[in-house]
Amino acid sequence: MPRREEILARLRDCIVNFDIDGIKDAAREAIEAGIPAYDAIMEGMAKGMEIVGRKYEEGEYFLAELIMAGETMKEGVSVLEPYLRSGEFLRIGKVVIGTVEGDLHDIGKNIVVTLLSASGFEVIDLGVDVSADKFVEAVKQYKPDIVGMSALLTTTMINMKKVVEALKEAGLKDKVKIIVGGAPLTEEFAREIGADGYAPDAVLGVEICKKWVSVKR
Ligand code: B12
Repeated sequence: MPRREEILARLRDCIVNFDIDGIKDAAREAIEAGIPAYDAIMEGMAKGMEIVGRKYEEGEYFLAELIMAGETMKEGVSVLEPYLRSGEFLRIGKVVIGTVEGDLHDIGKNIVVTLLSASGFEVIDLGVDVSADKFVEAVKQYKPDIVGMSALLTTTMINMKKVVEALKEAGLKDKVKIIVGGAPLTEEFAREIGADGYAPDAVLGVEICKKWVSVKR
């Protein structure tokens, strides 16, 4: 196998095997071998994330593996980032995301954030207990393609509707796609409140977001 292919395959395999030390070495070798940092990320690591996503869907990997793969990707990207030419690592889309008002659960939301970032999205994470006003302000400020909301409580999931309504009132609802998630939610609930999409897990959520931005292009 030529050296370039061999290093890209190693970067990919390090993601699939959560090899944090290995990925840093492989990323340095990629630079030494003259492989552009962008190629190392997109043709090496991102391919690994795709495999991890598939393994998760097929039930071979679980949440812990998703998080570890995301962390491994972050470490690898941190080595390559200084070598990216400015503007080279084009983001595929922008997402503003947060856990809705009254709700402090963020473990699932953070997984969604990690996977979105690893898939090439720029993510603005508003954190937890985010009011409808804060979502509206963030949409005005960052002009995202997508708004993501998370809720884990039956008492707070209804606050998602407030965000949708507030975006409508501000004339912003048609400028973004809205995706919602969290254990108590259903597809039907998402439709009722006027969200554009719902996903029962982070992997499917990221797939929906990817589809939305590819259609836009
Ligand atoms: C951890 C936890 C906590 C932690 C949260 C820590 C943190 N930083 O998040 C703490 C201890 C703070 C907590 C507090 C409370 N909790 Co709590 N908590 C849980 C617990 C055990 C796990 C939740 C979790 O992290 N799951 C793992 C993640 C990975 O899964 P997930 O969140 O569902 O996310 C996945 C998908 O849903 C999806 N997803 C999530 N968000 C999004 C967003 C988008 C856009 C997309 C596409 C996808 C997506 O992707 C994720 C990954 O695939 C659940 C029980 C359970 N088994 O769910 C109870 C649970 C959610 N809690 C519950 C309750 C009642 C509370 C409290 C009210 C308890 C109390 N009396 O104080 C408080 C409320 C605090 C508040 N205001 O939010 C209840 C809710 C009941 C209900 N029907 O409303 C549950 C179900 C426990 C129970 N069986 O009673 N809790």
